[in-house]
Amino acid sequence: MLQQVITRNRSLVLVAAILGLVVSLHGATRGDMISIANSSFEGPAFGSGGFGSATAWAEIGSGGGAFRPVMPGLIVNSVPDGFQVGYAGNTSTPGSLFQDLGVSVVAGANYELELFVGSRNDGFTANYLVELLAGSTTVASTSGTISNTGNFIPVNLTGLGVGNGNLAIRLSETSATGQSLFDNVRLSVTAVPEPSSLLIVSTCAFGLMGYRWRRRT
Ligand SMILES: [Ca+2]
Repeated sequence: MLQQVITRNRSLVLVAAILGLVVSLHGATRGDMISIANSSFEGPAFGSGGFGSATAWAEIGSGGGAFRPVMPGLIVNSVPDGFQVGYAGNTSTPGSLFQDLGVSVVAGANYELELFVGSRNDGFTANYLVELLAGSTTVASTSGTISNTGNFIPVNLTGLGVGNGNLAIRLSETSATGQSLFDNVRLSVTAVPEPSSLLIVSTCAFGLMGYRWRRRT
């Protein structure tokens, strides 16, 4: 009798654990992509060596836009994605590219921003600052320098949803004598499991266990 009860409850605990896992996995599925307009800076399309304002990206300060480098030339290898890159700073003034994504931040959700940051190889160091914002609040940011090698590096930053308002991305060159290049910007969000869902499943599981216990005893 006792052995039966223990066995039954072990099964129920297992069922409850599986249910909990399913809910957790559902809540933590690999991030959903958030749309970024002109995320690879291919618009508008310029001829080789051409540059100008980038579609969907506002320029803050002076000097920023899309740029199609002559290949090979200022960039040692191919650009990370497509033919063009974004740029901020014009080697005499700092500058930023900014885009409001038109999507409200979700409190507590996990955000991951990925992109490539690079420099030219003709004497201008990249002093970059990458920010994911929610209104005027910083969700995640990272900065660094890339010497004038003409190469790109992958940059990845994560943060929890805070603040209010729309998500926005700001890509900056912080030095008056540098220029930062950007390409292939991607943003994903992973929602946290809703506490209410977990509570319902837990309550049901424990209620079932209690019922089975009483029936057996
Ligand atoms: Ca591109």
